Amino acid sequence: MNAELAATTGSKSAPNRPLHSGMARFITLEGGEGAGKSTLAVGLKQRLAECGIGCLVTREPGGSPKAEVIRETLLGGEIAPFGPFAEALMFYAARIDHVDRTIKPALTRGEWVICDRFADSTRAYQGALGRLDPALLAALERVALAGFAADLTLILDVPVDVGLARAAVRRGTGASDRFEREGRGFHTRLRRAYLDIAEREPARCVVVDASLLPSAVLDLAWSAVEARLLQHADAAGSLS
Ligand code: T5A
Repeated sequence: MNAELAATTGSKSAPNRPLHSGMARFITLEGGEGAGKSTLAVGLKQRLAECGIGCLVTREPGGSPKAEVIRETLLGGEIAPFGPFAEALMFYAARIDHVDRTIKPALTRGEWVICDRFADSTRAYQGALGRLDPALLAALERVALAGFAADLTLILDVPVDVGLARAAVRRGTGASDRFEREGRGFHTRLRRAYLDIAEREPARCVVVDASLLPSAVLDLAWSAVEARLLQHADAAGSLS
């Protein structure tokens, strides 16, 4: 994978990370089970449309035909017996295809991309669940993504019990997946792992209080998009 869409910005107001060519921006939504990412993605897409910005909403694991096949295997629990590192490799196999076949082509077309989960999910889930060495995960991320990263990551923070209750409502009578079946302790570590990521990378990450009503969560997230991405793009004249 190359970094053809990546370019560094020397602007003081912009975070020190890759931004994509033209006006297209890559936003990732992260958080524990039932945090409200899918719900927020729909709202953000609508707000962007009201600004005349086309947007593709996608998800991980999945988001491309081949990655969707891997999703079934992962969420069905078939890879779990191979251990957390094997799981991380499978998430990355899916991610490489998703980035190459779906995300980068959309950004090249000038569409913004909102992705429900991305690399931080591997850090948090495989890191928190499997206690994988963070340096190992960082190395995997470097090799697989070659610097390709989100322009903005919204971390939806919600108390564990609230998130699990919401995920149960969303699931209805369907079976819980391999990660929803983990105990409360795992989900508590997961929440901490996401907050740690946000603390370490404040230029990329914004924590959103996702325990609020969906409309309030959308307003908070939209404020971050305006402040971090739209105002910067306006200043550069690329949205006019
Ligand atoms: N995974 C993924 C890894 O382990 N490593 C990785 O690298 C990657 C990429 C994916 C699983 O894979 C793991 C993480 C996951 O366990 P999934 O089915 O895609 O599995 O599951 P989630 O991404 O967790 O999706 P959920 O649907 O559970 O959560 P969402 O999308 O955060 O929540 P959403 O929007 O569907 O909402 C859930 C319910 O809550 C309501 C909604 O209406 C819905 O009923 N809701 C709210 N209710 C009250 N207030 C709000 N603010 C609400 N927002 C939503």
